Amino acid sequence: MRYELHYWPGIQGRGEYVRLALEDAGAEYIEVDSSKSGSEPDFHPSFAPPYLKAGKLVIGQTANILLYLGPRLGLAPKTEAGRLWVHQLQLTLADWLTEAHDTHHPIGSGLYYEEQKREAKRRSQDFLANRLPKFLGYFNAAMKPGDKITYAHLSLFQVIEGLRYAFPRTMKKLERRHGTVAAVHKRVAARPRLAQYLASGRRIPFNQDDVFRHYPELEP
Ligand SMILES: N[C@@H](CCC(=O)N[C@@H](CS)C(=O)NCC(=O)O)C(=O)O
Repeated sequence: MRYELHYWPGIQGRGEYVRLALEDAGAEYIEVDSSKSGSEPDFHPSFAPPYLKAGKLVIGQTANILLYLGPRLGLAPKTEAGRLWVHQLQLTLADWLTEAHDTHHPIGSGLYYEEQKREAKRRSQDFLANRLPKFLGYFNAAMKPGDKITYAHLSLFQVIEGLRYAFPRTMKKLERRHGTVAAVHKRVAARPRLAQYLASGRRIPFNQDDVFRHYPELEP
């Protein structure tokens, strides 16, 4: 199967969660620029990218794409209970990602950061003081260091990478208290195909147009 990943060019964004799974499995895929007119399918259209074309299937919503790919790429448990659990973790990661995004765009994603700086500062304060520790604590307890790696582990790696970029000082402090999360991050980064991908030119660097952004003034 040759997959088509339709997403914005130049950012990791939510497409990266799909890329990590495809790269880890050594799957064959091409990227299609979803901003090009005519790229949007009329069959099962997506509200927003990423979406995946797999043969005749068109699948939108990141967690839904991974629900489909997981078993095919050897990145999901075999049992129904196991698959639902990994999907649950993925949906929680999606919530976390959205809250991280909202630290720099708390009022509207259609507005510039400069138009919502004051609100971004307040939102970031709350995120760093309350929400970030709560999410980290949850994943630290929910995941076990020796678990078989699933797509949700790859996505947790990506969230941690993004948060380290956005809030380096806070993450340095908090990660010390969340050893399991740090261990999962390390295990994922060491997976041979992923390590190769991460060091390659295919991995788009974090940047200020992306979901995770580094504005030093948002971190105390
Ligand atoms: N819940 C969706 C969110 C998709 C989403 O927000 N995509 C962003 C890029 S990462 C986008 O293009 N949004 C445009 C919009 O919401 O109008 C998912 O997880 O895939």
